[in-house]
Amino acid sequence: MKQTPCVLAFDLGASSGRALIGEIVMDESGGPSQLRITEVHRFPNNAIQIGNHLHWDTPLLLQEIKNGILKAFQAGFEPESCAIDTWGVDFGLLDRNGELLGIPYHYRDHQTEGLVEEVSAFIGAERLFRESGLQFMPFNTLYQLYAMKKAGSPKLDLAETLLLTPDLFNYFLTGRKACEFSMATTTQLYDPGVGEWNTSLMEELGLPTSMFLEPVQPGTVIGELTDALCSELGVAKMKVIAVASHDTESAAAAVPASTSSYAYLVSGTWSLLGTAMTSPILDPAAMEYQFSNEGGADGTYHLLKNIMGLWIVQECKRKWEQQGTRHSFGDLVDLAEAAAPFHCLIDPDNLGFMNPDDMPEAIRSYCRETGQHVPLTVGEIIRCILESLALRYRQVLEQAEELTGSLFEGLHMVGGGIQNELLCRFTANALGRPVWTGPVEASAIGNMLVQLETCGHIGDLQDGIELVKSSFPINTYAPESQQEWSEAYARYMQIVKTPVQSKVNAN
Ligand code: ADP
Ligand code: LRH
Repeated sequence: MKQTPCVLAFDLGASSGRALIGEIVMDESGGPSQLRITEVHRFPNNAIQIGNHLHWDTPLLLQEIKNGILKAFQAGFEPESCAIDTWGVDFGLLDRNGELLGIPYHYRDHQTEGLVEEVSAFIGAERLFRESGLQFMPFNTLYQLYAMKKAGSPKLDLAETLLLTPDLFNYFLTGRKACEFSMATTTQLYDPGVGEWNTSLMEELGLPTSMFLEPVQPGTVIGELTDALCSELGVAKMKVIAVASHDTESAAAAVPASTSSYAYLVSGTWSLLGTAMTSPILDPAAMEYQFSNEGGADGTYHLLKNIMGLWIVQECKRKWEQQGTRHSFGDLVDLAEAAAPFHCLIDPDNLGFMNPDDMPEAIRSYCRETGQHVPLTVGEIIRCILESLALRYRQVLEQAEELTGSLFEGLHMVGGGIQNELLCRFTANALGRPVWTGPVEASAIGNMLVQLETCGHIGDLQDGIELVKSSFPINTYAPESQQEWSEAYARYMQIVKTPVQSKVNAN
């Protein structure tokens, strides 16, 4: 049995989930000196199409969480607590007996298409933003519930409780229902200015108002593993803690910044570019640029923007695999590096890239429509995506500076996407500023920090950041080839303004 204090973090991303143990390594005086992480389980997370809808495989994900608990004990750890963070916005509905009503929808399901425009026209975009502080992403919980209402879903009539994904898994583990704050702020139904659920908005949209629980702050102990689960797995009891259960906010809590004002990019399936704030920015400028104010680990707000991210690469990879050619992420990066620079550029946030059947074809068609070179080879396509993402990061970083009045020295990048060193290099070049990368497992680490604070092993999150700095390497990418990248940025800004067939260009 290991003697050092340890906790178990589950980080469920849209492409994969993992279970990691975090152990505090003590120095000679008995104080915490390092955080040692051990991956005990990793599993793919695949969406599943059932009839007309795209769903998460929730039962399988629960099984993988159980496998993670079991593997942690089999490896000799006895964690004091565990916690789950996942992607935002999605939810399960429970009936009055506490049973799950149907299989939770995946946020890329097509049911919400066109609803951003419809709800904005009905409620008024300014009011909607002022009362939610959230980017109008078509998959926000609000639009999903509105789609169910429009479809006359009986599940809405039967639902007694709505649990966002991490809260749903916490419920399966403990039998306790709770709603964690950072997740609540991803719904577009929580008013950050008032600090309450927006029941009048729900009523006006014809949505039930009684299924939302009062949010609890990150660091709340939800309960313990149920007796039934402990005997099913043959493991000891442990606490289940609500951390910043939104993966983006768990990652933001682990950014090893040394200054009070800094910008970060959480790079995974999505790219989330933002900065920590003391209060939300709800003014029209933030709406114009379509930024979100999302609740963070310490109860404050983060101003950030969703950028389509490495989803575009994942989907090209999947399509090529379907057509019989398998590439690793590393192979794709090598092929992109060998391709010619700046042949063509895309607006990564064009909605045409949200969930097309054929991503490489969606890219070719965008380039055709905007009168550019049409990329044909794998290397050309991936290079186009990576260069475009880097240029988009510059655009969004400058918008964040304008909204906050800050000048950021550089950009901290964390998450699985930093393993793509070409993207990190391109980002430093596009920004003309340094990029600092690490750690890769930022969401799991931020998750651990809140658990360690709750269990009394670190004083506060700032102590946690010091642990991160002393435990994980940070790589620096200095900007190069400035002339070339400035010219490319000017071209990019022209291209993103070109209207493209029926899909909305991003702000
Ligand atoms: P999520 O949490 O959203 O599932 P991750 O943080 O795990 O995402 O990041 C996944 C992304 O990281 C992939 O889409 C891929 O582009 C990138 N990635 C992972 N491994 C590598 C690698 N070895 N080389 C380059 N990119 C990688
Ligand atoms: C990233 C993320 C992002 C959300 C999206 C649904 O994993 O949580 O912050 O907007 O998934």
